[in-house]
Amino acid sequence: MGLTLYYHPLASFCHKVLIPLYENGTPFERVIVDFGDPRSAAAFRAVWPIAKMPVLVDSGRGATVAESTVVIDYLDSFHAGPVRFTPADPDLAWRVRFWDRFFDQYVHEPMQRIVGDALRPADKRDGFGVEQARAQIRKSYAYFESRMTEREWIAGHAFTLADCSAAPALFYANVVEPIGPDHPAVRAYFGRLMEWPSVARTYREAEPFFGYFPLDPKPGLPAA
Ligand SMILES: N[C@@H](CCC(=O)N[C@@H](CS)C(=O)NCC(=O)O)C(=O)O
Repeated sequence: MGLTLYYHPLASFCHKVLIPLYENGTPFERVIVDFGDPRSAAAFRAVWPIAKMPVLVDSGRGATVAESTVVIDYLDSFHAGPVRFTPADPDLAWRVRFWDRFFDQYVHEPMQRIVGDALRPADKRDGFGVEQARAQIRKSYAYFESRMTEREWIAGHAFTLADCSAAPALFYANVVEPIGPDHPAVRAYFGRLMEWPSVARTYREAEPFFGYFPLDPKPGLPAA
């Protein structure tokens, strides 16, 4: 009777929920979803027909929870640990939610479009769509840069849902559209994120799978 996470170690939205699980030391079992294996894919579709990872199954409460932000909210509500990912203060809470949406929609999703394009057959590629996605990521870096000076974490001094969202979005976006020296606050924040223990653990575990990333350069861990 406990928590089971359906995930893949390379999958960016799965990193978003591994980080809070590690942050609070929440015990959970893992099921790796391998869409290349028909049995694994079918078993996952039986759990969640939309078949997007991550999914958290809480057998104790009879709940199947999809969507990374909802999983983190669920953990906050029903498996709370010392770190609360959406602050109780309503004024901080809406800001955290705003940044969660910002990173998912304006960094993570365009990054996925770029990576997804590389997985298409050569005659089905969408160069224009990829350029639009790159432009979106650059716009997002510029906006984030303007808001991130003099802040440790996105919501101030506490590590929140917003930072869980930013980590995987920036990790892979930085591979496909590197964060340049013109964005020193974003770079400094990204450096802090990658050193943060729950984030560092997530990417250490992902590292053996980086060779499967479909574009060059491949992701890498920051030099120690
Ligand atoms: N909005 C979803 C996005 C989940 C998502 O895109 N997951 C990717 C892995 S990072 C996936 O399952 N991809 C498989 C596919 O599209 O077939 C969330 O926040 O959980």
